[in-house]
Amino acid sequence: MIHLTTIPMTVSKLLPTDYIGFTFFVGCMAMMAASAFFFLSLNQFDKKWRTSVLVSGLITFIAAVHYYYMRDYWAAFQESPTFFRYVDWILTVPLMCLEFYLILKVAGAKQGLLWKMIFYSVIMLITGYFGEAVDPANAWLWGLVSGIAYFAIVYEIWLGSASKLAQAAGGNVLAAHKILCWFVLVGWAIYPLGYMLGTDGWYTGILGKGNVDVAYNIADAINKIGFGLVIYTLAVKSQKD
Ligand SMILES: *C/C=C(C)/C=C/C=C(C)/C=C/C1=C(C)CCCC1(C)C
Repeated sequence: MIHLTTIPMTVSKLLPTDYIGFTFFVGCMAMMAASAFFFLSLNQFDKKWRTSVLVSGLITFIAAVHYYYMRDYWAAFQESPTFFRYVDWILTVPLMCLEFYLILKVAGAKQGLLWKMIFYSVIMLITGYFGEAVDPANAWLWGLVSGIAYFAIVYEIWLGSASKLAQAAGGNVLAAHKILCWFVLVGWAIYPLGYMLGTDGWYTGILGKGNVDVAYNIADAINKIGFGLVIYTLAVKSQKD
């Protein structure tokens, strides 16, 4: 007879009422499916667009691996996997900056633009991590610094040199750049909202408390998969013309 206690636990229990665990589970599957989709589509693109679509796949693949761990972590501890969350973001957000750079290269984007955006995104994420995990007593202050870096990215793509390059490129690239700009302005704004629901600060009296992971999981699905699909569509369209 097999004693249950001798079987190593490899799968944690997920209760039907655990809607946060559910969003981790679905998020994980969605990221895996999106990665398969982007990777398997690579052959249909010529060299010029293949890198962009490959990066879309890498973004969702890195997220899929992190979601696999975060889903497990949540199921085991019922606690936010803040560390894995930020490791995921510190890898994937710079890759999203790379996507902007790659599509604007046709208009002569310089590497300086790429490094500037990566720099802003690293500041945004490190200060956010400090506010959530290291010094939550001053969450509002860290969040403010993070928010300033976020606005620097928004400024760069909407009004700064990246927007000028997009204007110069015109056509499909300009159209795709515009949609990505909206993702960053609206889709990325879900993250600071989630942060304010999950931390204590002057805003808590206004917003109340909520679950940060639900907000982050929904935002990740919209932003990582949606962003990738915009790039994919751009590549398909550009190849036809
Ligand atoms: C795939 C992951 C993405 C696109 C993550 C984006 C994350 C942000 C835009 C986070 C922004 C934050 C602020 C603007 C202030 C509060 C702290 C953060 C890090 C949640």
